[in-house]
Amino acid sequence: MSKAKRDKFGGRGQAVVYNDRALVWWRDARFGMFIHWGLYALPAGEWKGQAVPGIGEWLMHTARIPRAEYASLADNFKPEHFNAKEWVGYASQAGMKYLVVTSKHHDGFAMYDSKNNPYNVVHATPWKRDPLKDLAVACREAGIKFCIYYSQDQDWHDPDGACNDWDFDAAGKDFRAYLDRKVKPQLKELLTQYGPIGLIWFDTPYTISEKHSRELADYVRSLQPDCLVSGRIGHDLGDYGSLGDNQIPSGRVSGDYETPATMNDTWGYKTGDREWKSLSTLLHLLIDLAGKGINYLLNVGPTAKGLFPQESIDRLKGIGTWMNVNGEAIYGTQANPFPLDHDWGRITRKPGRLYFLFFHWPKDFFMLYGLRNKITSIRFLEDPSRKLSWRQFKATASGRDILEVSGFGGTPVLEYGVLGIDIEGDIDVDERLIQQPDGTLRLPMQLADIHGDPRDQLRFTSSGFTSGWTNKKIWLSWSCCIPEGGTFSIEVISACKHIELPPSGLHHRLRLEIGATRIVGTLKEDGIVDDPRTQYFPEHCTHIGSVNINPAENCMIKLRITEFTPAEEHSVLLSELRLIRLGK
Ligand code: FHN
Repeated sequence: MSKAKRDKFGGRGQAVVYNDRALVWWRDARFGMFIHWGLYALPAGEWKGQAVPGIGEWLMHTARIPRAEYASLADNFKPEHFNAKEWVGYASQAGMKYLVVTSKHHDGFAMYDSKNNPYNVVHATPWKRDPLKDLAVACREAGIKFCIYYSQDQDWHDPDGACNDWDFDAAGKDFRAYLDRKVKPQLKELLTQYGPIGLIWFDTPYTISEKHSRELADYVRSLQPDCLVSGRIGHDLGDYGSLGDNQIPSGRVSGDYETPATMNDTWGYKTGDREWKSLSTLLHLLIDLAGKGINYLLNVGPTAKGLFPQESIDRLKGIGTWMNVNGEAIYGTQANPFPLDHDWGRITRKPGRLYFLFFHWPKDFFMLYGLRNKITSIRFLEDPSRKLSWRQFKATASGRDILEVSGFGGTPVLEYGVLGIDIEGDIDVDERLIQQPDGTLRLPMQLADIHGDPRDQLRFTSSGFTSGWTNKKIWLSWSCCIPEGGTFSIEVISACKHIELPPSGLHHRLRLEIGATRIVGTLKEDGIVDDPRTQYFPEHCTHIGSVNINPAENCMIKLRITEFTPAEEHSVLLSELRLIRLGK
């Protein structure tokens, strides 16, 4: 038997820590603003009167616009309302601690004063101003870390940059020449013209070699040793890991990770994109990510006039109102000490303190299993005068530690109320998989033990889903504590690689063994998991039966795939097994 690989993020930008000291501010920050601003804000998702599908900043690529034609957009770029102080003010008001702005996106157009390449905002537009200069100053004044996005691999304007195959023949490209002629000189400018830079946010390392990624990372560090390098430099050479766009794993992560995320669906401004997430959803995501120890880099796509969309402003203000009251539960915190996501909300922690961030505010009392530390005080952040009482005791049979908090009273004024809990000593929790106070037992795939050979085929994706499970000899098991027992509905949660891809996992045959009971079923997706987390990576649940389980201190649950659907052999993406107690 092999233990499941808990440190599962081998994928996109594994956090190999090169610069632990420089990561201190980044770990504390937890919340930043991403800004995608470039020539693409002018067409804003339309070309020659036609709406172009996809994200706004990819317009040139999606519509295969010849580079000279696209470049002529610069003639009309005159964002007279641009005001760096105002932009930074919005970030600051929202409680964001760093700001990452596009200096050159995949379209190759530099949004700063580049002496090395005339294809830039100062030389090629009638506006002739360098927005990065003002933003750097404004960030510094506001105490926000100024950071820069740079597309190191894709450059659809440069004949040797990656991914423009409509103007240039891929076979004739010389990436080395592109690095020397454009990328390195521009990185030098960016790292010498604007004072200290918090991090360079590299992106889409589609074609870059390991040697070249390393060379660029080293180059950044040689120019500014304290400047962090994002995980998307490629080849696991970043100082921290970058999860996929809008990706939120199903459990906490180990290591330093960030999720870049959109407020609607696009990054660069797009008039037709009205898919704005609600304030409530954005706060939910912020809390979910903080509970998993992941930074939230939330995007704004300003218009070609230099304005933030009103929808973004409204949401940033709403987030700021919440952060003013509850920010201490986000900044400088670490992930949930428990291995499981709780249904009621998330937990963050600092030395000597826990925060309970509630998605669902308790009616009158709240129960948590497994916290061993003695609690010395409980404070409702929104209203510290509210008197909350608590008791801690051990359950007689299972010996599990139980916390009961009461005195919740009415719902918080701000959605997602938070409790600050002072504890004695270093955090100490029972990490067993325990049936929760509401009767539910959740068994995430990534916390299973893997059995059988060849065991290395099965791994977990960066979201915590099974992947590469193609062998019937491999099976998973969880050892768990079911102190109350009951009759349970059994749901298998299957996942999708991305919303744009077909569902994976349908029709596989499963067998579940709970003690001596065997249940067989077929993955068929009876319902969709309704959670802000799964918006871009949908999850479905299949009800595979019901079962009675007697109270058990140590119950072994086993899962096997007994038949693989041939066409989908390589995509048994499972997220979780959920045992939902029926009745009481
Ligand atoms: O292709 C880009 C995209 O335009 C955007 O910049 C996002 C932000 O994370 N990164 C790439 C896709 O992952």
